[in-house]
Amino acid sequence: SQGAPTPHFRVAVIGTGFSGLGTAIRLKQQGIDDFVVFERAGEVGGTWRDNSYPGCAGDIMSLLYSFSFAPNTEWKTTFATRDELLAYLKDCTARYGVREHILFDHEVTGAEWDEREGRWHVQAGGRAFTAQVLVAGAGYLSDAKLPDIDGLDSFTGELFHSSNWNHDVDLRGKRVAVIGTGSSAIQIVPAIQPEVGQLHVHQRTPGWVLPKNDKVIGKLQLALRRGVPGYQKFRRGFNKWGREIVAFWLARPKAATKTLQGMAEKNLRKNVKDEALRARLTPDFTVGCKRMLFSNDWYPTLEKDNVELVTDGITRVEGNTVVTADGTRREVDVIVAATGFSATDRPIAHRIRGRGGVSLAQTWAEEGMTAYVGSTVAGFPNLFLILGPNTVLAHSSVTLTIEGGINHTLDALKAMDKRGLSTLEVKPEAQTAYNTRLQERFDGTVWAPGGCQSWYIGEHETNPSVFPTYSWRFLKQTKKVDLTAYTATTGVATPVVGARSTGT
Ligand code: NA7
Repeated sequence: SQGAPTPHFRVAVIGTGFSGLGTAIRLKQQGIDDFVVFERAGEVGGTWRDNSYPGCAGDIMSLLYSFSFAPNTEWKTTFATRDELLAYLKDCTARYGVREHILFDHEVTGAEWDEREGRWHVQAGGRAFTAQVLVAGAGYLSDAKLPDIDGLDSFTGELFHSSNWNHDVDLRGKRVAVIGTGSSAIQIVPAIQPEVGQLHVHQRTPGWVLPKNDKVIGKLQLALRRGVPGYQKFRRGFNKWGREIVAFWLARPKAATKTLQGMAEKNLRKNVKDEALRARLTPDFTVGCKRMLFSNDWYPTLEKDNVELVTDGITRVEGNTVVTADGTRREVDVIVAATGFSATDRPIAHRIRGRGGVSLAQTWAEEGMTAYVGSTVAGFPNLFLILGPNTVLAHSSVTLTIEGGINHTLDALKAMDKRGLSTLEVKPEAQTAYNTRLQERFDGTVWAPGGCQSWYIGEHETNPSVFPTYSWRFLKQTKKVDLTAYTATTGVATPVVGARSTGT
């Protein structure tokens, strides 16, 4: 309201996906109550709220694809469905008393560091706020990318992106084109095939597919998870270490080719008997270079009578017709664009402005998309990124690096409290040294730039997405904030109201 002072918080968090909610839960667990969470939508859940397409599910075991500090004994299957994951996130929000901190329908449209005041000015939902510390948990698979195809805008049928599914469109008997063959498409295609009339699957690049070992959690397993203290933790640790073995293989392309690729080739041979089709489904890169795909029904679905795999590129859309490079014209009623996200040019980076009013996107465009331990960027005091650059575990659960990022942020807050610091800013030389070392780790791995094109790399020359080694290394480097990497200032410009850290 007019004349009222601008609300100030010690911590402002952006987003209520795994990153933002996890941060909020940990803040509460540490006794910090002076924080706000901005959410652009009307409900929590991030990517698991937005993606509601038929067949949507995780492809990392739910035991691992969840918070270590908010365990759930009730997972129904090895890999949780979207509905189950969303329910889990909503349950966490209630269980840890986080909901009262969330401002829904508050999209962050700008955040600027005020050097004089030593705090962030945030515009969200058309209102102004200030915060000492800003935590960006906006994710990287959060802003849909539609394909740049001539005439797509004037398509006369129904068009929607996989992450913005239009449930009002009845697909029964319809002619449907699915563009893309990534993780989303390989779940959508088998789920809608039985009901649609004709399905055209437009593949630009085939990916390696591994079987998905999905099982219903049996009674004994459930009883153990519920009744035996430490059992759940033990199983989670077991899964985690299984994943580290995959990291070991992927860091050595020869080993990856022998083992994982052998498995993927076998899966393709077993499931696709038609040799010509098999040839069109065989990637020309090493397994793991792009995100690995997991499915038992993708290949069998491609052999169904009402399904056509189209590998000639789409040249344009005219009216209700999709035209491909070979001149074929396919009339369709619906186009599903399962074409991915702006992972390496994140909209939020254009909205966050650090010292001198320079945006994060601008800094990254000029100096490369990097951060120190995936979390902090020189020129952006008191900004902590969850899932910043090089935090994607191509071989494991993203929740692990999310937890690492949260650890780092919380330890920084603790250090600020203990030493009476008002700002922390990573030193450019610490950021550079960290990234030089990190990029060296790409040498000889399947993720080295030049291996294949993927959302890991986008338009960049280096790989700004993948953390090219074991998850334990990420967790180790983010366990404690190393203050020698930071420039700190004391003397609080603005009183920190209501902050009460337990400071253990
Ligand atoms: P992805 O993995 O980015 O996949 C997008 C797919 O769309 C991929 O097959 C792309 O082919 C294809 N694509 C993108 N643009 C076009 C155009 N213009 N024409 C044809 N095909 C196109 O997104 P998903 O949503 O499947 O998965 C995202 C992540 O979510 C996934 O990695 C998991 O972590 C969960 P390309 O391979 O680029 O040739």
